[in-house]
Amino acid sequence: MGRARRSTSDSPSALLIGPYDPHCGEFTFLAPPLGVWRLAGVLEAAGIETKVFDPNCCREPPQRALERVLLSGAWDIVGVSTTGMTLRFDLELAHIVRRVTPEAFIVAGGMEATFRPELMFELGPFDLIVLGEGERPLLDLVARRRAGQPLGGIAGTAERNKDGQIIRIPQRALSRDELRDAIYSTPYDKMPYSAYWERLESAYRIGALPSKAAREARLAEIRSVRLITLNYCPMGCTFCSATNFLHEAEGSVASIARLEADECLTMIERIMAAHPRARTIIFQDDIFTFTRDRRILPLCEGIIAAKQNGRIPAHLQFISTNRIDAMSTERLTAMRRAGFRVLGFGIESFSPRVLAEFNKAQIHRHIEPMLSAALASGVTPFLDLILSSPHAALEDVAQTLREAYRWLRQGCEIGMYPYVIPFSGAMLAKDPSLLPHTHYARRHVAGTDIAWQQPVKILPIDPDVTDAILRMERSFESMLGPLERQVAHLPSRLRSLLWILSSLPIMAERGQYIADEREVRGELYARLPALRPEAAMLAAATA
Ligand code: B12
Ligand code: SF4
Repeated sequence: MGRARRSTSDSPSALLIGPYDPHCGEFTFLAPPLGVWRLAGVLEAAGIETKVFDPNCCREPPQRALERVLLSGAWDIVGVSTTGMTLRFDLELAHIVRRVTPEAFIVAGGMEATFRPELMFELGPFDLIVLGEGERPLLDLVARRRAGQPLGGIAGTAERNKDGQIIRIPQRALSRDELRDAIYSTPYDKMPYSAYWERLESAYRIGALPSKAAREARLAEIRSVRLITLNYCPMGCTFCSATNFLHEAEGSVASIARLEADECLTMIERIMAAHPRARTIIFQDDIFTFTRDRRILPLCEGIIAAKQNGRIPAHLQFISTNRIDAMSTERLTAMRRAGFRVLGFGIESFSPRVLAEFNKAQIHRHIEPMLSAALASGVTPFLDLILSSPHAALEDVAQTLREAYRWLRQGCEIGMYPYVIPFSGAMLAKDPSLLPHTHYARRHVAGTDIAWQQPVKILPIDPDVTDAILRMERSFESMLGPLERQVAHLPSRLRSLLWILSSLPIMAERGQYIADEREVRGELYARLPALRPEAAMLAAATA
């Protein structure tokens, strides 16, 4: 590092590539990549011509589309966004950049790059890694290239010195005002939301849904725009990486920052001006309401007033993810009145023991009263659940499955995952005692001979629980594949019923009754999009 590369013009241009997921299924990006779009807005505001390349929204194969974009301009900097789930595909694109434009200055950023800069240098063709929020480091980098200055020592980067050692230079998190300015710069008018909506509408085959109400609900969900108003979540759940993201870049504890209520309203208005067909705004904050939250009630009042005086459409709805222990009847009522239709809750488990292992034991006593209150107020709770934890016993798994089924029947929506995924940066992923229970998958970067072992599962220490979970996973996958081929992409809520169905015989063998099989099948088929004849046969075959 430290070498200066000459800028190709006085007005440097940057190409930013979003994380790439070719699978377009459950594990996919359902919206334009917010991180790189926000960076593009900030760079443009500083006079730096910037293009976003979104590999998940191309008319031709993304590899070919990228080559075309690379050859269409003189890029001073090419930035590649990375996440753990998409790393092998992100690396494939990074290697294409190096091959097509050998002189490009290639930077990696995002979640995985921040937590694993060494791995990025080992597997990717990168000149520099950005740690944490990319705004300041990218502005600094471009300014130096413009001035022909050396590029070493930029705060918020990791570089490789002559001896091959990785040097990390920490940066502090964006201040509240810097974060507000970055969010305000996000170029919503350029983000291709409608292209995503069209794709999702056909993936879910809207016309085939069982009722008009279901179609309307799904449409409202699909025609959504994402807004993030917070920099990170301080709750410290042990399976979560996001909570440690800014600390990792700062090298110490970062300060929390978020938009005020009136600033949120400004953003809502801008989004609606850019995308008047949007029906829902999804607040993408890791956690939207805190226990001692002074923003939520004024924000709800502000939204109601803005709807009344026509500043935003009266039908506009909202979705947010919240801590269940931060909910109260007063807040739920205010949110419902403002148009919050779905509230996500990271419940994770109904077992107090597992919750303690996840560092969220305090939420347990709030689950029953707050889910009941949310349902009574007409809000749909969306629960995220992880069926097992490293120390889970069979009874913990059974408790979560039974309770999940009970709440599903009462009107909750559920996303279910079988085990903890060891995301880089999460506490559980760093725990050496869990290494023997961590499973790896061999990952290969297409177009290269690069391969590595990526941690993909932390399985329960109890071998019987692991056996049950893995059998459930196999059974789930064997049912999901044919069903999706015949019917349509199944959203999480249907997948969770499939998980419950898969678990029944396996848990029964172990003396754990979860639910009546005929009843679970009935619930599943009632929610499926209209079955085509082949799918009906399949349903009959699996019955
Ligand atoms: C929104 C979101 C989604 C949306 C994505 C919509 C979209 N296209 O934006 C949806 C719902 C589709 C989604 C899906 C999933 N997500 Co998600 N998601 C998030 C969430 C809540 C916010 C991301 C976001 O927009 N952040 C705001 C922007 C501004 O921040 P950012 O992207 O990090 O970008 C900043 C920096 O990272 C950096 N940066 C980013 N890219 C680059 C590139 C360069 C060149 C540079 C210099 C800098 C840079 O600068 C940016 C601005 O400061 C994060 C949690 C979080 N707090 O980040 C989880 C998160 C990213 N998701 C996660 C997961 C696990 C998933 C799923 C697997 C969930 C699931 N089981 O289905 C899927 C998989 C997606 C996939 N294919 O990888 C994990 C990833 C863990 C990891 N280490 O990889 C996170 C971190 C949550 C967590 N628990 O830890 N997700
Ligand atoms: S509340 Fe959500 S975002 Fe916050 S630490 Fe826990 S899992 Fe992560």
